Amino acid sequence: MSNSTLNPTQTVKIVLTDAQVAQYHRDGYLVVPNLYDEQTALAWKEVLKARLAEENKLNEPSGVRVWMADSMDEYTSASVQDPNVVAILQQLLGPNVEFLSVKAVFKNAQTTFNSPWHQDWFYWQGSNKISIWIALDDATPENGCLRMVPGSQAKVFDMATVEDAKGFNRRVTDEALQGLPIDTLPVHRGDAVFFHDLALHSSCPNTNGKERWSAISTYRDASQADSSTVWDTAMVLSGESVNV
Ligand SMILES: O=C(O)CCC(=O)C(=O)O
Repeated sequence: MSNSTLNPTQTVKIVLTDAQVAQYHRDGYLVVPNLYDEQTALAWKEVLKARLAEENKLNEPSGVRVWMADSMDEYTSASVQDPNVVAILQQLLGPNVEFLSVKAVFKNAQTTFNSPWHQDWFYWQGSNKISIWIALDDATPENGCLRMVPGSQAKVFDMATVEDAKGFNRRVTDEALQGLPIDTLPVHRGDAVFFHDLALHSSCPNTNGKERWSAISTYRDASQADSSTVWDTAMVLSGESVNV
């Protein structure tokens, strides 16, 4: 068991280049290596795992658990407000940054299926959001790393509603995916993928049974009015919000 004492990065150490910012706007996503150091990411996984164990939710068939801004543990709360995260979001969104929620998504020998192809925006609608997919384990094509369709944030895809144990019940059909480019994103523990809520994404199935935990935190540009009804609480991290 590694030390799960909170050790947030105190100063901003990561500044995106203009090319990285342009890449985010072109592709709808951006991989940022070492957003968190390995030890911090591993400790975060242990905190989330312990919380799910307490709630008896480690066997949740979907492998997903969401926390709103007012129900996070202390470690998670500090991690989603990390100064590097806020600084990068300011570069991508502008000066007004608001945190909305965070979720754990876990795959292992019991939860082996891929997260199906979808655009997050369909789940919440309203203003566009940005999420950060944070690797709490090394993620590979064999244990369920993320996949993205670059440039897909420019289009709203048709979604079919499917009810099964995989969660993510609004999905893009296989026909709609035909011929689209797919980027597969293996990452190391602590790396992160920033992505637009219209970026079409899924994850690979877990075929080797090795644990693959991720934390996914979601934010919005607080200067934009948001008609979404998903969030009753939010946390302004910089600037001001028109939504509170
Ligand atoms: O981590 C995964 O398997 C994918 C999660 C995902 O697509 C999402 O939360 O929107």
